[in-house]
Amino acid sequence: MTELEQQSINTIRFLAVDAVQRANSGHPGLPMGAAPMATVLWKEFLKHNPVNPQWTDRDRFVLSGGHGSMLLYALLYLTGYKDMTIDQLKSFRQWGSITAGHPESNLTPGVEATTGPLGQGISNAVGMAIAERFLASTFNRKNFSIVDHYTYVLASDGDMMEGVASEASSIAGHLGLGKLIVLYDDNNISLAAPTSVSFTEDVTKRFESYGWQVLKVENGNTELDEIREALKQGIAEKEKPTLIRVKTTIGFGSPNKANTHDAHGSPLGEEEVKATKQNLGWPLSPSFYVPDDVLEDYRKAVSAGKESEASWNQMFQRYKKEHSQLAQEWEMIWAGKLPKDWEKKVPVFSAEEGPLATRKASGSIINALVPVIKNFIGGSADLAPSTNTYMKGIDEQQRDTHGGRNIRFGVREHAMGAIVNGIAYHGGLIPFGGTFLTFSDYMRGSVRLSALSHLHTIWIWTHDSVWLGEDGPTHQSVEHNASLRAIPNLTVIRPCDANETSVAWKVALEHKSGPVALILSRQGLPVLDRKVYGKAEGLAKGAYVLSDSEGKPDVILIATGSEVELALQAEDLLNRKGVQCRVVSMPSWELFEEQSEDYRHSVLPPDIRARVVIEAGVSLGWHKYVGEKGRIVCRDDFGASAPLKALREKFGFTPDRVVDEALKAFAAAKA
Ligand SMILES: Cc1ncc(C[n+]2csc(CCOP(=O)(O)OP(=O)(O)O)c2C)c(N)n1
Ligand SMILES: [Mg+2]
Repeated sequence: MTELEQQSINTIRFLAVDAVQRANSGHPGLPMGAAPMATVLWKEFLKHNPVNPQWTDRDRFVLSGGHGSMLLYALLYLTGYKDMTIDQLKSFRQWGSITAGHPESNLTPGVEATTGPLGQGISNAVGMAIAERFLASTFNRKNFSIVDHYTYVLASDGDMMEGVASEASSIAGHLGLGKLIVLYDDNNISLAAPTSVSFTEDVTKRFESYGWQVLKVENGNTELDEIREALKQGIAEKEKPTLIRVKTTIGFGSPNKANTHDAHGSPLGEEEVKATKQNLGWPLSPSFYVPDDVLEDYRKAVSAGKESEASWNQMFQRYKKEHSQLAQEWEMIWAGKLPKDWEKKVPVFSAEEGPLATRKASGSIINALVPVIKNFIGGSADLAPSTNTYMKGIDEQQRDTHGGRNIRFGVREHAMGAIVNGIAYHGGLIPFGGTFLTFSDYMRGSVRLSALSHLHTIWIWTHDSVWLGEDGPTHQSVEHNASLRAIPNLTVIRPCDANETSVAWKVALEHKSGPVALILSRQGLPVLDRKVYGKAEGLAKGAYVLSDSEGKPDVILIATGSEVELALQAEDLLNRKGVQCRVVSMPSWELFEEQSEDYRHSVLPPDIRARVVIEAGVSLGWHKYVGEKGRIVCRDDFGASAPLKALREKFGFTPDRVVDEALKAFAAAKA
């Protein structure tokens, strides 16, 4: 290793050490051990443009072991990302900085994915590699490699242990994602102990059996040539993803903490910082020291990046002339726009088409949009026939059909979540993933991150309640709506019929600031006659008046999804008893909360306190809308295995029960 290389690596090590020490919190061990491989990758292989972190054809780099965030921040600073100043490094983990404890993609330019929850980043990368391959197959033409980049990951032992990574790596091998290259920081140490206490499998054999190329760098602390060679072999292998096991020493250079879990997640301490600097021949002061020649050398990334992007831009100008239609599409998808008049393709359903399950309506909507919205891609976790998510007449994403938009995730919900997120992180595509609502739990770690990172992902969850019947409580959602509504920035929509489902899809496709969940029924639901009832477009406001009394209502029935039908039946009975009724369809709390107070009060006037909420799920959270005098028809316990009809009786979801509760609410409100 040359002197400059050694200095470059040590610069990263000590920026991390100093930042963690100054913050008095953080993880020095990973950056110290992984600095050599990161330096080789970023200096010699990574195609990126620090001046434009959004350049579409950049290589993607995902720090899956997000706890090593200082490694990434140091690289961003050194290679010249303008927002990442030395002062930011000094403000590591402080309020208002862009150097958060773990990397956050929507906070820090150059951070490709929000990582920290182990296993997610490497799984996101699988989605990025799928996106790259799909876009390349769709847009590249002879002499025009508009899309041609690699997806690199730096993963840690924890990433290798997490189940989601196994699911995602399995499908990556199946698909043969040749441009996915994972550097595994194989240091035999995790947070609390050596890996010998809990993680002793043969990772090489495991990944080989997934269909990966597995390479090993015996000494990743000093042997840069081995790292180079392995990366070259990874690039040369076109048919398989590559895992490079890089043997490193956590906390490299620290005389007393290297190779122990003490180096993992706390500052080395003043004394040990000093000892480590002495040990590696680094000046004790100033802290955050960056030698001029080191900075200059890293900063070559700026001119190299500008050049790469400029030559890409030149190619794109020629592409525009030769393939103007494709070029237009390319520009449209990257601008986050939808094709002209796409809304006109969204089906409008007539009352005669009912009863129709909202999952089936959703299937028709998806298939109507497929020919128009060509960057819409996704699939389900082996439930395509049940979730109605299969796009007919177009290819599947498989080893040899890179342009396929139907993704077969297999029975791997969590990986599906992370892969869909990865596709969204990559950009250019609108991805979706579907399964039964109950199994949203299996993918929750990824769903939460989609919300945190403001990703435009669409979650399709069907079989949305106890009404799926005979499969029983293992499959019946009860707490799921509530638990999903609890996730900030996730828009949950539970449409009541086919036309609300159409509007829900419009909202989902246009909603760019975060994920949207569509909660759909297994069973048939009437298609409401919109000449009689309020327009389905009301869904976009979260809640709207579906049916109203002539004068001021005595009671308001609030329902979502399949329970709207029940509310309308109860309304009829109440009217016959001379009770003035309003029925409010409330498919989405989040959309409703975005409306003006005037609008919200027009739907739910504060002075009408006789209210009944009806939803086939737990009552948690509904008290806000139903108020002190109101009543709740919900299911605060698990369901049961029985036909739907019996469950309705047993669980009290009948028109008579709703009438009864409405009368009670009415009496309470008057009292
Ligand atoms: C899903 C998840 N579980 C637990 C943690 C807490 N945690 C952070 S790092 C870590 C393990 C550290 O081991 P390794 O991944 O090998 O990183 P290294 O110590 O080598 O830097 C754990 C358990 C986490 N970040 N994510
Ligand atoms: Mg480790």
